Amino acid sequence: MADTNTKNRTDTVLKPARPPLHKVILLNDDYTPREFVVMVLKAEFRMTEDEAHKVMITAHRRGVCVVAVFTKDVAETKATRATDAGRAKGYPLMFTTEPEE
Ligand code: TYC
Repeated sequence: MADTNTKNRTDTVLKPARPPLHKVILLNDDYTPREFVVMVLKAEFRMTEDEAHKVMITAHRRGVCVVAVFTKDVAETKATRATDAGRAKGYPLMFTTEPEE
């Protein structure tokens, strides 16, 4: 190691590529209670009451809101779990995913 030549290095050291990220998107509907949406956002996405309320009200007003970004597997798992939490109560609450541009 002591006589390793570190001068005049021309080889390129590549960092591992970052995995592509996917957005989890919350869709508005006319039936799911606001408080239930907030509860699911807090439970599944580890949001505070304030953060969850902002995301819920944005989806309510604009139709959709980006919740967070994750690797593909994590985004899909969280979107499915959150959607299933609504379905278990008979609500049409819907979370989708899409690749981040
Ligand atoms: N629009 C619903 C209501 O008025 C509340 C709601 C907000 C539902 C956001 C879904 O993603 C949503 N009860």
